[in-house]
Amino acid sequence: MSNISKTSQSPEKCLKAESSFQGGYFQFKQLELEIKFLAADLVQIDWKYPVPPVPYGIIAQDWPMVETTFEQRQNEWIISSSKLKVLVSQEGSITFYTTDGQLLREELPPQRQGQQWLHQAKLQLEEHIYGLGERAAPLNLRTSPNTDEPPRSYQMWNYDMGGRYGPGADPLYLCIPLYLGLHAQGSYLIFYENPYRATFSFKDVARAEFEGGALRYYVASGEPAQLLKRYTELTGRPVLPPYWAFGYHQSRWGYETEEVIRSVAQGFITHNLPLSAIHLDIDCQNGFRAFTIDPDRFPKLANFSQELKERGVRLVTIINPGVKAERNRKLFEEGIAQDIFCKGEDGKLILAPVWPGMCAFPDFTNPQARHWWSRQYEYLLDLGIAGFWHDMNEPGVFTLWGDATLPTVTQHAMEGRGGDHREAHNVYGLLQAQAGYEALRNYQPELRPFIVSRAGWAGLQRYAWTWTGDIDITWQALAQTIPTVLNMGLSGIPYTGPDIGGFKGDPTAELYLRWFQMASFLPFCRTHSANNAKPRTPWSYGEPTLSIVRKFLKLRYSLLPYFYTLAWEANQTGYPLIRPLFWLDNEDRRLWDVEDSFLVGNALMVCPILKPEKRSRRVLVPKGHWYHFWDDQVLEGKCEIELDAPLEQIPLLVRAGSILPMETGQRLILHIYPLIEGYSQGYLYSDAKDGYGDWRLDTFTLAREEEGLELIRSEQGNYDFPYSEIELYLHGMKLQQVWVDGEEITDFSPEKLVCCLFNKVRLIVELMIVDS
Ligand code: MIG
Repeated sequence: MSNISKTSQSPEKCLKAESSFQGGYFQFKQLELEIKFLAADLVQIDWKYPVPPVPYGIIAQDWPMVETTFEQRQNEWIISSSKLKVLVSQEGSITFYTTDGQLLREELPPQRQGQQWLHQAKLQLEEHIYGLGERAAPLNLRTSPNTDEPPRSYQMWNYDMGGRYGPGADPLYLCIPLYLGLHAQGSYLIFYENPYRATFSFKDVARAEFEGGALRYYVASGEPAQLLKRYTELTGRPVLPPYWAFGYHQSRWGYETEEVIRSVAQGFITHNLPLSAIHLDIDCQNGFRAFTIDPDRFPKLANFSQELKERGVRLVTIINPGVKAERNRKLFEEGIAQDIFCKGEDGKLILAPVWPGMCAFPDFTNPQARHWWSRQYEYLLDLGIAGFWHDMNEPGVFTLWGDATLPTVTQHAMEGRGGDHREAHNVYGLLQAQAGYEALRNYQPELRPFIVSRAGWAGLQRYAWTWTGDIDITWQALAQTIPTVLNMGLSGIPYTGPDIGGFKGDPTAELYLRWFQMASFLPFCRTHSANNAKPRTPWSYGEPTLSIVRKFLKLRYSLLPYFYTLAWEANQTGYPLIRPLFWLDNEDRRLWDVEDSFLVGNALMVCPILKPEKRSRRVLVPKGHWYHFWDDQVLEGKCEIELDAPLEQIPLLVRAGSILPMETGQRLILHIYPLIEGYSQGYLYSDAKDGYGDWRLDTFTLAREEEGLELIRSEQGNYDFPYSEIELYLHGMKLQQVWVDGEEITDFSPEKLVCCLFNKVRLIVELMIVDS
């Protein structure tokens, strides 16, 4: 894309300004601007453009009323709510302040040249930038390779690197034109409702150059948590997945037959390892065709999927969007008859090679095409397939040169208003996910859909999970996973994870193990690899890898109630499950760049080992008291310490005040990590583990008292409590006397007791000793 030159058009002088509904309208000499508050801390800015965006990203259309005021000052206008002030200058620059006068964001007047837009905002000296969807970049996207060099630039163009990528690769499969700015005066989020190709960079200014489309964007103000809440109110909250999705997934490109898969599943039983899903890659298809199963390799898939399901293992199959262009095949013929494939300007089908050969591409921006596509899942659902894995949906095609996707002139319906691939490209995967989601909702209304999509855009969280694609088999690629997952979470997409061990090739036992230890705390925990890799399962490397992986897998499974409760929270609020450390304290600037550790919810801090032969590592700890997960030692935060990491463990810290719900069979184990003083809360969400029936939320309030602790439970919802007993496990102190609902209990050990569903527990404890 060419840089926008000096000849471009700026708004020029403001000719007319007036108050409009919850905002203001401005007529500049060259451009028109409409500003509208959607909430007191969320504002829509619309530089008028003849063709408004199709609202693929947005789901919230009706917002409650907001009180705003519109004033004119000497050289500017001010529109304010109770939280945010927006200043518009005579020349069209827009500045955002909090109502108490903190400067959040300072935009220069936009510039337009032909169909392109250049939008810039001055950045504060210490400002850090996060988001942009899936990036193989540092956590702080403003981090320069070198201060004298031009800043990193980030493309918005969903892209398949073709089999491997490492740190620095850009763009990847899932771009979202959204970023968060965090600086000394506060934090904000900006989301551009524009799916065209764009280039972003962050140096003294944040630059966003769009190749076309409208310059309509949203600015939210507040703490990071509040920003995610508003953004996912606008673009949709993340789905609540079925419980099994948080289990372990085993995958590989190259599981060619039912027999191979049966023996993999058997291996998990033999080696005493839990397993929730096996993924079938393109090997299971008939000539790589979408919605087919090779009858020779999987002669009785319905029976086989049932057999696996009885062992608690679900099958997930891959789906690519390309439909093989061949006469006398139902899928292609039907698609032609119903006119759902993409065409060029000349009205001819656009064909491009992918796995099955020359393919036609459904135009997912056409509602009829989505509907038609969604009907195709029935066949696989009837065979007992439990979830779908959308690959190659950037869309990616095989080319020897140029952009490995559909030509930009490809025509798209864009819900009837018409457009071309420049506009449709980045929403292609999102809309395929929508079609898949609707298919599962229609054919299995009693089950919650599980879809994993490689590509996507703003709003993908409404339908699908994703994964980080074909990441390299290197220690650097392992380390890259953390900032990639964190920035995805800050972009509204909480469900992702890496191919454990990397995609193409064979990791060493140590790399696989360290990767596994990290991924066992990420939402999507799946080993996957390319077809040229050696079989990669937890037992492929023998001992001690197997035993250590087993320990981590069992820990993950015992933590499923915690993951599930966080998923419920994400569904209610948009908070990511995996959070950067600054989530807990964004005033501690040391935390702004931490990309070698992450939080799971607010309770657990995970510090993976990211280098070979390392048996300890430095850990930056946020404020507050923290317990070592492995030995219950307590440390005071706001410090940096060296922690042990023998091969069989990684540093794990639990924040004081946490009540961590774990399970083993019918027993709920509440791990209590008391605060030094005051009180804290923990939650447990439960339902039938799938579906849309009753649910319940148990809230545990833990209060530190003079001689001990009080734990009070309250509940909401109608689902019956799913455990037959509760174990209370006390960390860092010893139990001396216990009352459950007023009755003294004598049968307990110094650290734990077992009881039934209680309302109130009093614990007299021996005081803990705090390390300093
Ligand atoms: O052209 O289906 O990222 O996970 O194993 C490669 C084969 C196509 C790319 C995916 C990868 C998958 C592979 N696919």
